[in-house]
Amino acid sequence: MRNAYVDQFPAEAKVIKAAFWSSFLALAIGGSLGLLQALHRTDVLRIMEAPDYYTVLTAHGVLLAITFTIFFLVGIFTWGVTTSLDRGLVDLRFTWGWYAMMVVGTVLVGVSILGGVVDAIPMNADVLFTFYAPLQPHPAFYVGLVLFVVGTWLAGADWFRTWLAWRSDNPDERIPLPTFMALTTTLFWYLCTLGVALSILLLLLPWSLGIVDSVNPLLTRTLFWYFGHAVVYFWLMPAYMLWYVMLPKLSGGKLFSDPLARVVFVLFLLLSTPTGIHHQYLDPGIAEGYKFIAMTNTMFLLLPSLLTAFTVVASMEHGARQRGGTGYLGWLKALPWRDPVFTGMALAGLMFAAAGFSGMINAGMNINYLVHNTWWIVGHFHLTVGTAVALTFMAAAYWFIPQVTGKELWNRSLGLVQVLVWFVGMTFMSNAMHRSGLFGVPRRTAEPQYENFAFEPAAGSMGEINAQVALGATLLTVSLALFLLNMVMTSLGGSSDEIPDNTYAETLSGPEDAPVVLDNLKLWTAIATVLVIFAYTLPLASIIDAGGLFGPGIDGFQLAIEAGPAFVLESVREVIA
Ligand code: HAS
Ligand code: CU
Repeated sequence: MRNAYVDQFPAEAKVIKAAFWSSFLALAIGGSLGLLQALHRTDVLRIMEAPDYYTVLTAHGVLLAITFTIFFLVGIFTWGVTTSLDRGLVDLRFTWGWYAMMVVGTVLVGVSILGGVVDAIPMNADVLFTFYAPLQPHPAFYVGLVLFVVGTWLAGADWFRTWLAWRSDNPDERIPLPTFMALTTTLFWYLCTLGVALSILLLLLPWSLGIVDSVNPLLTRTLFWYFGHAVVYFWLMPAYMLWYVMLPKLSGGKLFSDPLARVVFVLFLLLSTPTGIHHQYLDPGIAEGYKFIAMTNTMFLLLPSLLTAFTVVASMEHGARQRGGTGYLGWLKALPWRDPVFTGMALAGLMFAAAGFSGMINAGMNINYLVHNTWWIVGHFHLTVGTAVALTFMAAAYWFIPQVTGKELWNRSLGLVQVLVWFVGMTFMSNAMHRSGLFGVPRRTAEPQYENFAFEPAAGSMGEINAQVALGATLLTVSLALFLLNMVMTSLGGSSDEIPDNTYAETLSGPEDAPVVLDNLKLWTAIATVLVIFAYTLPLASIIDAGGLFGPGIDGFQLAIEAGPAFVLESVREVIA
């Protein structure tokens, strides 16, 4: 008898499938725009006007960093909670309700951004995915964001309700690991989205509606980054969940340590939020001391990822040795490299190790001055969210889509080629971006070639860097197309009896070895809140003290830029004045 997820939870499988397809659609559109940008910036192919570059960049950032990732996440967490508690969601109407809210939010945001290039839509939202003042979008953009975020809050409530229902039937049992991961992640999501919700509802939305004349830009930046760092772990945690509960099994073994995995997720709950100021090392108006505190917290926050590297690789080694692998490194050969699900996730992990190093460099207050606002940062986040997360999700889809549809993957070999092409493409693109940042090539700009000025790399040339970025971006687009083709063809196929059972990895050291206090979610949430209060009360108070809630009278930019750089310079001067 087949025992796939769709056989166990047919109704939930439908929601997850819908969430995955929403995610893939965002990936398809957002990813294609990435190619447009890369070719424009590198001057290989320019089919848009420079101002449209910022509309495209906003769509790329929002659709990939927010829509693609979070729709996939709600699917994965719904799978993790229901599978590990072995029970369905409490009320499917509620579930469809939050899913619909996320969809409506995305459509509003998408249409308001599209208005930037389509004259028939009287809106624009060329504000990038970081949407803080003084850039000002149409109010619909903020309303869409609010709907989307409230949708995710309700999704979290859905997982909590399901867990509480399970808890009353199983009062003495430990929280199963995947549910523990989903709940701790949801808790820090609630904590961090509070900042951005306050910023939108109290400042940005009234400002875009003309109810207040101005806002304090530094305040909106700080509230954005209060959320904007934690959100990166919101993207990462579902990938980590898959590395912990799927990779060991795919490797043929067991998870090395369940207690260590719990410690890791507790650390993310504690430290994801009080670190956001590491995105603002160069912001004037925040005292160095507060930046130093954020840096210290960030360095502590490396620990859970280092623990993850250890635990996940140890579990893979255990699996490889079960499969007959031997030697110090020889066991690597015994891993199932022909399986696209395994190989995609393992390569994503490998790239994340490199991403961790560039993250450490970003996090150092003094060395950050070298790389801030350069292409280095873009290289960093294409390894993190663009590979550790995106490649893990794509690889996971090769396992999940059969689980939630009951259909066999259309072409496994193509899946393997796809994950390899992503790895190679990203190696070219992100390495070149990192290098170029070191000699000052800026990010977020359509035309990085300036008159009477040439970038001077210590090794190589700007032409070679651009060629690598264009080549990398092209390979990534090919990989993306192969992925989507495989998904569409799989969905068009018929039902199959060959779907593997819906299970996840067992553990070498199980929850019984973990101190009970680790499952005390109230305690960790309380400590996380206290840490946030410590890290943010004084900086926020001094920002408001210096600039007021509604700011020192700065006008917003409706970014329908009419003129060239002179206009921009003039505007920047006004802001500074
Ligand atoms: Fe970051 C900027 C610091 C992680 C995303 N980051 C960004 C931006 C994004 C982003 C999008 O401190 C740009 C935002 C913007 O638009 O301005 N980041 C860090 C640090 C970490 C880090 C310290 N970032 C991430 C993750 C992201 C992400 C995760 C998305 C998912 N980042 C920064 C800073 C900035 C920044 C500054 C601001 C820079 C500026 O000036 O603007 C750490 O969490 C990284 C820890 C990671 C490790 C690696 C552990 C290795 C593992 C691999 C195991 C291997 C396996 C495979 C499983 C220590 C877990 C084995 C395979 C075999 C075959 C054996
Ligand atoms: Cu960060």
